[in-house]
Amino acid sequence: MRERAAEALRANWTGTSTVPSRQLYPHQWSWDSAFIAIGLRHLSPLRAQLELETLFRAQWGDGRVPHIVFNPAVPLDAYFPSPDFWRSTTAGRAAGAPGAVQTSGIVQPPVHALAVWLVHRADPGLSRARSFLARAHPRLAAWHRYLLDRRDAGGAGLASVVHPWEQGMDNSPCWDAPLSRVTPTDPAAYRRADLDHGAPEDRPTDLDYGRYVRLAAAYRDRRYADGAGEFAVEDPSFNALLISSEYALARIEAELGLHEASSAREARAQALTWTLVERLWDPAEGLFFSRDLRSGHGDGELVPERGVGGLVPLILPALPHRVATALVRTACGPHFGLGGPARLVPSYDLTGSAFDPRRYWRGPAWFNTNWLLERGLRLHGERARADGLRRALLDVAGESGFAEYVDPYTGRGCGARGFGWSAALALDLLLDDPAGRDEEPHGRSADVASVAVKREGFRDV
Ligand code: 9WN
Repeated sequence: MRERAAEALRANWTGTSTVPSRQLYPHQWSWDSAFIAIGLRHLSPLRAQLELETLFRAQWGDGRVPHIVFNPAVPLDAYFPSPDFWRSTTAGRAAGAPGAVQTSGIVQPPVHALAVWLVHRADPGLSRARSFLARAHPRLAAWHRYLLDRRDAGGAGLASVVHPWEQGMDNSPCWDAPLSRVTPTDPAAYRRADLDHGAPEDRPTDLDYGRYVRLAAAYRDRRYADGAGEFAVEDPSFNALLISSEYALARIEAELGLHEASSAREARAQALTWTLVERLWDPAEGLFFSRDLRSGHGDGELVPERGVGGLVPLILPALPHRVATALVRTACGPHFGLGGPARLVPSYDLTGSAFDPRRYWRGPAWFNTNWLLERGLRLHGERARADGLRRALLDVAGESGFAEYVDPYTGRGCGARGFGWSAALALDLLLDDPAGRDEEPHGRSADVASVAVKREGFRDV
């Protein structure tokens, strides 16, 4: 299993970063790279550092980390929307897009500080020798500042996303209502490259794509200025990952001797956890929901769709006990089936009217969300459930050939195979020692030996 996962990562490595999939996603994706680095650190801590450094070289002057960094060697028609759609070097100039590389102009969930910290811990000696943390720190701080300042459309302190692609669970039914207000772009105006490689019944519909394209083009035409878009959503998963990365950044600051900054950041992460509960927690449902800032009056309204993103705040250490307990109950109940009918936790409510076990983010299970839940369960003392989920993740990852996503009941693979984060996170579950997780962002003690690694047969670069 370890060898097969390493092989998948080797096959997707381009020399400076890793593609999610050679066919379907032939460029560098932001949150994919963070998850991939978390697995890669077990094989080559140097490659894992490079993965993140390559991404951060494409960071914009305003702090945003773009969701795609384009490989200039890949033909324009291999993926849509391509660089000539986003026009980062011209339309993004005012926001500080880099001139030397083409990128998209939207973002993805900020898993990066967590990844940087875990990569550092895999080989602290190499990390110090390369000043990995010292160089990453200002980049990460600017990235979080961008999200917490420029993206606080709701004014409560949480970051909002301006496109479903930003939240990462693109086609979730959670976006149906906020997207319904967007006039789709005529499909004749562009060509979808995803249908060259993915089955149409697994992928988003043309109507959804038309809306994605309209929103992205409007943002580009506003020169990527924040504040005025038609779509603005506070999402529990995006914000939980930001808070988790704030804890990781506090750890990085402590390691760099920036103790005051570190304490202030940790205190802010706790305060943000409470804001998340205040804004997005529904005690009656036992789940977090997205807040659609453009609906209703003033503060917007919660979107009453049960997505897996509503369970992701379980990764937060300062979650009130009653909230964590209710989340575990919901995960194990009829809507998500953990430890029951579902092999892996689905992306969307098993009983929901929009549920579809194959269609993109409308039911299938993904490895990254399940990996996050495994960590959350363990963090909140649910060891037996975490062990069960870990076993299921490893079984399904192996059986499906590291599929991009799977039917949550049967584990049957869908989408790409040899998918980057599926292989990387399986590897992490195989090689990471859960006991060492106390060392992670919000751990209690310091300095435990780094993970045991077996790196034979995996050249660093
Ligand atoms: C758009 C790369 C990305 C993931 C997303 C996933 C999918 C892209 C697409 O693939 O999104 O960014 O073309 O559908 O939804 O989470 O990062 O793997």
